[in-house]
Amino acid sequence: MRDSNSPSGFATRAIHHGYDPLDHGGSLAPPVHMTSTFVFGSADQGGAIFAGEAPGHVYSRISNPTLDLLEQRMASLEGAEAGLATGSGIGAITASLWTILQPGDEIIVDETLYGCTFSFLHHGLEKFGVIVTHCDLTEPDTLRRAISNRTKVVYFETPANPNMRLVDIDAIAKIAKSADALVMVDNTYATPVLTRPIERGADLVVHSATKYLGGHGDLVGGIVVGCKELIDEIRLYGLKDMTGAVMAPMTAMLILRGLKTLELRMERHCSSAQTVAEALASHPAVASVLYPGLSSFAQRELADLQMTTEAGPAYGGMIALELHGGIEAGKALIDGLSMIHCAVSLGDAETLIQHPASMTHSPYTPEERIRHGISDGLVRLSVGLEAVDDIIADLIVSLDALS
Ligand code: MET
Repeated sequence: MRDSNSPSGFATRAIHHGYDPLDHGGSLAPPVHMTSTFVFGSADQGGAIFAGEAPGHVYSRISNPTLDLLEQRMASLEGAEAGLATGSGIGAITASLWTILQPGDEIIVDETLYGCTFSFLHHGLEKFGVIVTHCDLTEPDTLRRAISNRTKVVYFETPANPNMRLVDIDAIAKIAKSADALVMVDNTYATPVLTRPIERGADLVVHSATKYLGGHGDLVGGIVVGCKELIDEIRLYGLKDMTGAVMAPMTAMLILRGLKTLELRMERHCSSAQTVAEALASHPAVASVLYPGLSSFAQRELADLQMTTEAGPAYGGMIALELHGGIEAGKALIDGLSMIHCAVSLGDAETLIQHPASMTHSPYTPEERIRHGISDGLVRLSVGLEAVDDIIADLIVSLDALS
């Protein structure tokens, strides 16, 4: 028997945490509260809820019971106190940063970021007087030299979209703490199945829930988790007043459904990606494969420490590759595929391939892409849940045709 004081396993919490069917008429699946507003029992009660003096919901831009459940469940899976669901991953990032930063504050970010995160920082925050400083966070000493008392946030992705750079969360968090800066991690690629940044010292974790959390390519959503005080502020300021980036209840239901199989799906994404990465690495048309599970991966040691499941290290479902023929060969690879679709997004059941320089990372100028480590020849593969032999066969046929 499980010791009732020990926390339940990941999959158990992903399926049960925060919900008792007997509190909801026995409904096994949680109800979807499709409502914009909430009725008060009296004027006084309404006033008390608005003032935060009584529990209850007011309006679905601020909170909703279906979103509450998702928020609690994601907080549990990430080891955080509280969570806030948003209309997209960018909604989670913008609501958080608009809340935390003031004009004159600095945010230090890694060199490589997802394209729309990069453009929010440079076209959004900078316009309002926030200083955005890029720093090579794969080398923690560069942060030690750059950080100062004007630094309020240190932000990064690990693995980074699209070039798979890893950032040592423990090392960065120690340096950030010494300067009283918050650490915010985009954990979309790894998911809490593989990496739980809060346990390693991060303050906030953001996700595009569109990806592995939802897992089926049928929704757009985001989530941020962290301590209750900060999440409450992000809800009441960044979400309610600044962005209005609200998640719909139906979307929350789909993500709750996705979470139930997250661990199971990640196991398959990881094992298939490992097999695909190994198969691609030995193909003559391939110049390099970036996948944390390969022995050739420069940060393999960090991957082994930071990307681990209850069963041991596992390296995710994302692969980046460079072909000898550069960008033209990359386009020919994509166009020569039969089963694998050319599309942005990731973490779906379907294997997806795309060209970051012209697609997800096109908000960077060509010069910025060079400076930030996103080469024109890079192709990004999100390994899906199909039979792995079929994924490999599709890729090999197209690669063989290149030579
Ligand atoms: N964030 C997604 C990706 O990296 C979608 C991007 S392009 C609008 O694929």
